[in-house]
Amino acid sequence: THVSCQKSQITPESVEILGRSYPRDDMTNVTAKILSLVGRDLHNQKHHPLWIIKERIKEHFYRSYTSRTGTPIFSVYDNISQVVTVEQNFDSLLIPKDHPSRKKGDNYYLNQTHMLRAHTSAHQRELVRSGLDCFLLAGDVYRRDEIDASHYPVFHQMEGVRLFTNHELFARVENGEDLSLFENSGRRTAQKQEIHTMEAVKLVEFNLKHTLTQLIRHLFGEELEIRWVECYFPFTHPSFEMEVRFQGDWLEVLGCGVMEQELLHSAGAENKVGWAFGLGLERLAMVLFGIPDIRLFWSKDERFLKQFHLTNINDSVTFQALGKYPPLFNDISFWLPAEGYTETDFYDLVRSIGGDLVEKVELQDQFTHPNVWTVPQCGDCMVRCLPSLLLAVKAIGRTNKVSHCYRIVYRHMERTLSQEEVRLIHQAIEQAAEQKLGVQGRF
Ligand code: FA5
Ligand code: MG
Repeated sequence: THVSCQKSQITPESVEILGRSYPRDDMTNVTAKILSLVGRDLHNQKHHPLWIIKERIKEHFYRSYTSRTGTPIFSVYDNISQVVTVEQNFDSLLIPKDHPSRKKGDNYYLNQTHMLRAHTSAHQRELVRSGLDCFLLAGDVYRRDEIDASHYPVFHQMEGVRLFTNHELFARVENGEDLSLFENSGRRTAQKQEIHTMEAVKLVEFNLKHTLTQLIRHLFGEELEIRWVECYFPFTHPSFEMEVRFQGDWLEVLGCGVMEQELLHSAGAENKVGWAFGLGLERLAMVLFGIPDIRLFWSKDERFLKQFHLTNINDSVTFQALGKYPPLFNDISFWLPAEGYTETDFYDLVRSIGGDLVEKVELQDQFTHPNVWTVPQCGDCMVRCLPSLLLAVKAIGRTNKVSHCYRIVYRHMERTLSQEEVRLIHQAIEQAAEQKLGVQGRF
């Protein structure tokens, strides 16, 4: 969370971000507002809805895909820098130099060579090159767009890649040792790349669709209607999009396909075939939790965030619209017991008594009772007074008390609370704090 404290700024000469400086040129179009969002890392904020989705996907892959010894075969990356080279974001994925997706109007460029990644696919080649066969990668991506309920210039994607050797792909096929991944005189058709055999492609495609169908079933249950639509990406062929039924319409949630062999070749994995997918975490979260507006993900409003404080990431939760009713503030102060007090005990106590009426609890102020006493000035008296002075210091040490003052914000989602009902709850909290936490009220 402290990454955002690193100074990002735009000066007349350069763009400074994540501790590095990028000289400006005619491609620079990133704004201060966008830079301020780099480092929020919503997908890494515990209990954030995007974090919950990410964790559920991780858990599903960890459990479902293990090696013979039981260890997960997919490794997960969620902390790779969002500043990438233009080469990573486009060239490494075989995206032609004149492809419309490179437009300055659609991307955030730091300068001619660097940009904020527009998709998590930007990291495919480097991760394959590092020797990985199976991985997931979650991250924030940046695209120039207007802002409304379903568009925000920053959103989050989860990328997945799985590679197969000849043996891995055909091991479970009868007489599989006679099959091969590649052929030399093949042609590119709607079904396959020139170099792949039809049997290799069909198995990879089947594994890809099965993996993603299982994932979506895990997240949404059996009822959700899904369908596959053929589409085009320069870095996969064949390519598909998955759509799900949402509010009477079809909503695209991911793109995927059989990886272009040229990409695998450039990553040093030319003897393997593989699939890749990229899904939108906000889209899934909106469907899963019923979040109506993509801007809410950026909210720092406790009324939004606290709805996702699940004990278990698999607990079900449906978003409740934020109440527009006014809050009531009440403070509570007490002396802490000599030992054994923790702030979280108090927060739990407040929530257990105040329930959903408590929107927020905040430590406002704390102080230690000042140790004020006058030291005798004369040497003579010092000798006589020393024993009693020491006793006094000891006594103060023992009664040296710490006071905390908390502000509790009360708010009901559906109506305006009255002072009177809040007073009753507040008093119950005061009493319970004295009884259960051993504090001494200053009410
Ligand atoms: C891509 O970004 C490809 N990199 C996906 C891919 C990966 C294809 C690997 C093949 C292999 P696309 O631009 O369609 O594709 O975005 C992928 C997903 O991100 C979409 O299906 C959608 O769920 C989500 N997404 C795209 N644009 C937005 C947006 N403006 N707001 C929210 N989610 C979006
Ligand atoms: Mg798409």
